[in-house]
Amino acid sequence: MDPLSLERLDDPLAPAREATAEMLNNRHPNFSLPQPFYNDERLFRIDVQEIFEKEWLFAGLTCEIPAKGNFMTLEVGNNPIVIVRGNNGEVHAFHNVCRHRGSRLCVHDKGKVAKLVCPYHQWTYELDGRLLFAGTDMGSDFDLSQYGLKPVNVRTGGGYIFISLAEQPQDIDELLESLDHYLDLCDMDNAKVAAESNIVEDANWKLVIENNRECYHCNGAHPELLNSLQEFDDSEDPRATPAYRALVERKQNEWQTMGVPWELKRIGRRNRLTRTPLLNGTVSMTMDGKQASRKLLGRLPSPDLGVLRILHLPNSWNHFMGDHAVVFRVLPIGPQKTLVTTKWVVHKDAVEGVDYDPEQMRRVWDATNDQDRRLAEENQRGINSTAYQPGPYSETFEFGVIDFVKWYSERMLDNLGGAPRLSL
Ligand code: 3BY
Ligand code: FES
Ligand code: FE
Repeated sequence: MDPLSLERLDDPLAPAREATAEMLNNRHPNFSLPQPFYNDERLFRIDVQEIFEKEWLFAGLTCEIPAKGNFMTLEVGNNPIVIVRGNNGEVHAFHNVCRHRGSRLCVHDKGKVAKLVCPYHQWTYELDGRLLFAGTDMGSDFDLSQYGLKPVNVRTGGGYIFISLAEQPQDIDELLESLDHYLDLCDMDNAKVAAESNIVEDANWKLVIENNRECYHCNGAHPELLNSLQEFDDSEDPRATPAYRALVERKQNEWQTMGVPWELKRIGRRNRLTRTPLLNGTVSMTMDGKQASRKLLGRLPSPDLGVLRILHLPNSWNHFMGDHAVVFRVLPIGPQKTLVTTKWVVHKDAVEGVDYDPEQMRRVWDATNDQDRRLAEENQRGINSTAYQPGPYSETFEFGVIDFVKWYSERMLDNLGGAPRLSL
């Protein structure tokens, strides 16, 4: 049997991989994707293997693991991951899988430990992943050094933690440098999470991202958010009116004088960073547009800084205002199930009940998230119909969606091509 057909036997997904590449190569660039991309089990597994197990993912914030022994866990497809602060302040990421018989090691979302101890038979690992102790019964020639935790690539910038499960991840330096630059004054190492929400949406992860990449739906869906958000995506938005452009120019001059970064920066299609004005007279994404925390983030000089928007494909978008930030993370659970995590972040010295009320701070995005959840779920239900066929995106209103789907298609085709098990 030639190696090609052996590969096919070994990999039950091989025909689906070929079909995926073919559909992407033949897709209409400005149309939504064919149905299987949104609801097929095999396509979902390919998404996890080729996107979520290969691309850099936003995992969490450095301020969530402030001291040595602080850890957080997450799941990338079927891969439990633990991120832990080491003895010298360094950030480690590991597969959260014991090297004894494979039990999940850390079972809590967050916590603090002196060592990583497996709950099953108490194999004990140093915070840097070395196996320190494996009971007394492993035999005299047992070599602890062969059973350290498996590392996961991890990089940090501007207080953001990114992980990649790839053997050879792509370069991410430009993003990390940009985050250091744009978030310098936010001092995210000295921030804290004031509130968190975790929503499981009955929709494919791409529908969650597509929905986020346009504000075509904002007028009809988001009354609370539109108390402060301008529906223009950035200063290059094709819909921008002369009045909006004038406001942008006036605000950019103010930000320039204050030394606050505002430039529009793109890194390929994967990342975009830009500061845009909020509605005139508002400074924060709250019900009344006023600041939600009396204490500003980091060393920011003013509450009135519009909103710094940071996009990281495939799984994060972010809004930084003068007083607080809202950070979003998307993780796929199943073909039609997605975890959306939202964190509201304030200065670490801001005092709950004195400087901010978390209930008041989270109101706008709790409402917005719920509205977006419904939209994504209804989109999913319609797409599941035999009547669904890819439909056209508007170039003026949905350019962000076009960009996302282009990024996805390019990365998918590239990663499929590089995968050893592919028989294209
Ligand atoms: O700013 C956001 O997070 C996006 C833009 C449009 C819809 N959504 C609220
Ligand atoms: Fe972890 Fe046995 S599986 S100690
Ligand atoms: Fe929305």
